[in-house]
Amino acid sequence: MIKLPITRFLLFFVAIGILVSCGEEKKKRQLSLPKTDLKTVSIIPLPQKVIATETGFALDKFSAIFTTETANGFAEVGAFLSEKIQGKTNLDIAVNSVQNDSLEGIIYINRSDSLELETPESYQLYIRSDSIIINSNSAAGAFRAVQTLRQLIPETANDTLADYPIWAIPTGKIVDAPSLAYRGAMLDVARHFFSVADVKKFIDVLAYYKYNGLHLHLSDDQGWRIEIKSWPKLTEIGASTEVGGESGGFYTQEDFKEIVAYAKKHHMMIIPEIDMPGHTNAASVSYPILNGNGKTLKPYEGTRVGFSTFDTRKDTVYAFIDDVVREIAEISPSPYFHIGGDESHVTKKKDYIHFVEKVEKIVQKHEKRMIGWDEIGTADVDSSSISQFWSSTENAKLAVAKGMQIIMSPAKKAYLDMQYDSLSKHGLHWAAFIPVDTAYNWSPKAYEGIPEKNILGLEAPLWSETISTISELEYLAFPRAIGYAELGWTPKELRNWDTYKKRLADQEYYLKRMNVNYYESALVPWKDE
Ligand code: TNX
Repeated sequence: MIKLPITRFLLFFVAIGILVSCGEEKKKRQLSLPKTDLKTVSIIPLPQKVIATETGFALDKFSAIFTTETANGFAEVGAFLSEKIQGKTNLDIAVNSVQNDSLEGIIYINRSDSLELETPESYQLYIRSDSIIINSNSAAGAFRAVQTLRQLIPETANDTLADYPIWAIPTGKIVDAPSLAYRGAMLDVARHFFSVADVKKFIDVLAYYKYNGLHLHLSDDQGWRIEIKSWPKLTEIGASTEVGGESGGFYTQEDFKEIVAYAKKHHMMIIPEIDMPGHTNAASVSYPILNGNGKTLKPYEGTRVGFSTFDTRKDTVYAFIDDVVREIAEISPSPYFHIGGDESHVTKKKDYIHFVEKVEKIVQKHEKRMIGWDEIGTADVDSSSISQFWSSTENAKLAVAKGMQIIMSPAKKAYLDMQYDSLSKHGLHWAAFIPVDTAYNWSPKAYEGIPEKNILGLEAPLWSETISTISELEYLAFPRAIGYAELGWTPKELRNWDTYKKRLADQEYYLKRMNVNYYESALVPWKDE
């Protein structure tokens, strides 16, 4: 194997070499490739611009991937693509090395300064019959392009073109960029705990649809789920419970780092949430000094909300929070720290406001931006903090008045734990039933008068009162989370339920191959009925 220090200059010669050495053989293959049309392939989220040129690129054992090697992360994106091609086709495609004399069909992942690439996640994907070129100004953009490319590889090879299998990728040009900067999901690992392996599997699917964040709800009345070395009883005691009396669990700091690293490989960030001053029964059971509701503490494994609170007037409480935020911030590279702040029904209003303002300072001291559920808008918080709109338009508007950014998660539209319909096996319906079309047919940039300029992104929360296995998690998440991916990425003018539902139906090949459970809603024209 020859190791080549690839530069764009050198690539040019490699390409010329290929043209000369395998010109004849190649011409034959190009001519015989069936006509395919880039416009008819089901891509989700739908890219901004797709131009089809109606020939095919042959992905086969002669293909190779080359990447810019001088810019951060590009070689890793190449390795990721090779790994995923292997998973789908069994082809072993070399990255940044020449493996085969008759090398042809290069996929080049290139860092570009083109002004057309306006955001770090923007990309261009040029597919020609002899090469594929991805341009982006950051590895994140290249990674998003790779997800598009994965969706263009047919499920099955064509075995009649040559005596080896060929996957014909339709040629053309895709120019793409996200509509919203933040596109996230949330998983509640507090009501029911989910293992590192479960979280990784969830990340795999979210990344395929170009999500860039996963928010983990790490504490609630029913359980504390992350190791805090300076307060060990949080996990010794607080992690042992779960809704329904099951066994609970928690992430060690090493586990958390493993999740963060896995997310990073998928160009996603993990946003940690410690919910307070309410939703804190598990913390107060572990350390009763934190408790502010004046009642005798006992472990809680039901599904009520709003009965617990920290004592907002005690210095120890803030010393505790400082330790928790510090330890998590040290292992969490995301710029954000989520403090919860929802449904603190037994905290007096003035105490709640005092608390949020103090905790904001702690979060800032540890160099993170605070995110909180929309109730935090009632406190005097900084414009750099972020409000997550789940329930109250009034609270969201208070945040807008302070110049804060908003993450859109309106429960009536975006809650993954809402039942699809009255027959749904899992889920709640306090906010609404959310069928697959309702989940898709709204616009996070134009909702209840929140100005577009304040909207940072869209997040779909999955609360886990009614689910305890990965299969149940997937039943609620999919296919709705695929629609939220499109709401976050594709501009409104290009979204249309009738064309989307057909593209959604085609996702069953991927979901089945990945062993991902989903709700077979009758609203979607699935192929295999
Ligand atoms: C409301 S949404 C909650 C959660 C529940 C969820 C169930 C929010 C900020 N608080 O504590 O799990 O409803 O749908």
